[in-house]
This record gives sequence, structure tokens and C-alpha cells, in this order.
Amino acid sequence: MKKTFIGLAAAGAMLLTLAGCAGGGDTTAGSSEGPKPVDELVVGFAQVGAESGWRTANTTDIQAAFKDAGIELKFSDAQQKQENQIKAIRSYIQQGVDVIAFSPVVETGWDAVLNEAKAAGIPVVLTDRAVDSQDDSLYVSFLGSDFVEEGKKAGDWVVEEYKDSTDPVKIIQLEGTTGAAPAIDRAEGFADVIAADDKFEVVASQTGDFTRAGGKQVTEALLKSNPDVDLIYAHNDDMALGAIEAIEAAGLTPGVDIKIVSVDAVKDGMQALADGKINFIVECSPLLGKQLVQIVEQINNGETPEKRIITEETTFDQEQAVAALPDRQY
Ligand code: GYE
Repeated sequence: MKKTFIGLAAAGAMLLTLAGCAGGGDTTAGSSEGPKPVDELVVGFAQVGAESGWRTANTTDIQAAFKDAGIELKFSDAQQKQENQIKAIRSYIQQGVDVIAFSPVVETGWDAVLNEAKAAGIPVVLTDRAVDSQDDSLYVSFLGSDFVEEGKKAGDWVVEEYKDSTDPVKIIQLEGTTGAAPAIDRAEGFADVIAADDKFEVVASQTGDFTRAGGKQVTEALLKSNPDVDLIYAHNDDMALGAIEAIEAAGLTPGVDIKIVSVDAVKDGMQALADGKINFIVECSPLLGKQLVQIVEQINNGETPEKRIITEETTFDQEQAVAALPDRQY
């Protein structure tokens, strides 16, 4: 009898050990053996793509921060396709990396792969964009901007700019990638603010997929059906830069005949703002590398990083862009 009991206890202990090896779903703490030496850490990063100046700056910053910290970073570019990002994450799980970080191209559809990472005991950090998962144990931390707030700041500028006008203000919205957190939230924040006065009318709203080519193409088409538009609200600078090309090709002056407000404040956007072709930009910082390294180090040390880390950002009008441009990092 006794022997059987010991046998059962041993089997139970073995199961526990196996569960321990598989991580047991504990994705918040470092390994039970204590922190690994930093130069043995491996992080897998699944990037959205290279759709914009913002994204390129974000990639450069993250790669540089990991290099400086002496932590190996495996990097993949999903070319704005969710299926590619899911494949990359699965491959990081298979390789048994220490931490997976990614910027989800769209908000929905991540639970399955995030559960796989959790079952493998690999902590996941969201950078830049959110997922809409109900289960927030699927990721350790979310580092990035408050996109609703960015949309509100754009809306506040529009309300102020037209405060003395009683005429209708016709607006074209160039949306980011359909289903992406920044597209959803920047539309929401903006809509909330301009709803205060019914003279503001969004006459057309279409996606330009956060790219310059997309912004140009959509603006070309929408200008034909809405020649009397007053303002373009672009969810990022690249689409605003594409819109500038389309407005100039139509024989109009961007920033004067049609005003433009956008989000990001990357160098090319800031230059166009300083040149008077864009009227206002809400900053969205792509410099997330150092904070991401910190989160990885905290996880490795068995500490619990903050669940939500919001990036600090400002706004720029044309004069402020002229002043800020010489020192602009990205
Ligand atoms: O604004 C845009 C990029 O997710 C905040 O993605 C990011 C957005 C950024 O393509 O330029």
C-alpha cells in the first residue's frame, strides 16, 4: 500500500515538473532558476511591416536598443499581413525564445496564437498597437501611445481653427489600416470632439492603409467626388504626404485651399508642416526600443512590468515644426 502511495506521489511530482517545463502558463515571472545572463537572452520581434516613416523609425530604434543592451533580437517583417505575423510568432515559440514582442497589425484574431505562447510559458509584450482579447493574461505588458487621445488632439485643433466660422466644414478622413488599433481609435477620438458642432461634416472616409501611395490614390478619387472639401484628416503623415501630391496634381494648394491635419510627426511630415503644406501634426513617438528592453529585463529578473505603459507625446503647429526640425531624431 505504502509503495503504491509513494509511486503515486512520485508520478504526481513528475507531472508537476513536466508542467513546470512547459511553463504552466505562468507568463509573468522570469525562470524559476533566476535571471539569465543578459547576453543569453533571445527576444523574437514580429513587426507589422515597413508601411510608413513611423514604422521604419520604430524598427531602427528597437533594433538599436537591443544591440546596445547586448540582447539578441530575432526580427521579422510581416508586410502588413496578420497571417505572416502569426507564422512568425509560432516560429518564435518553436525556437523557445525568452520573450516575444509584437505590434499587432489588426486588433482581432490573436487569442489562439497568444494561448500557444502562454502554454509554452513564453511571455508576450505588445508594442505600439493593442489586441482586443478579453483575457489580458495573454500578454504581460502593452507599451505604446493612446490613439484615442491622439484623435482628440487632432479634433481639438480643427474645432479651434474653425471656431469663428459658421459655414459647414467638409472633411475627408484618410483612415489607417482597416481593423488596426490606431485607425479605430484615431477615428473615434476625432469623431468625439468634432461632434460638438454639427457644422463639421465628414463627407468621405476611406482607408489608405497608412501608406503614401494609399493616401495619394484615395485623395485623388475623393477629390473628384468632393471638390469643395475644406480639410483632410489623415491618420498618419505618410497618407498626408500622399494627399499633398494629389492636391497639387489637382492644381490646388495644400495647407491653404485644403487644410491638412495628421498624426506621427516623422521628419518628412514635419518638413511639410514647416513648409506650410500641412497645418497641424499630433505626435506619435516610434521610439519604443529602450522601454521594450527594460520590460524584457524586468521579466528576466522575475519582476512584473506595468500592464500599460503610455508613450508621452506632444503636438506641432507650423512654427513649432520649424523650431523642432533641426533636432528631430526620426
Ligand atoms: O501612426 C503609422 C504606422 O501603429 C502608431 O502605424 C502606429 C502607426 C503609425 O504605420 O504611421
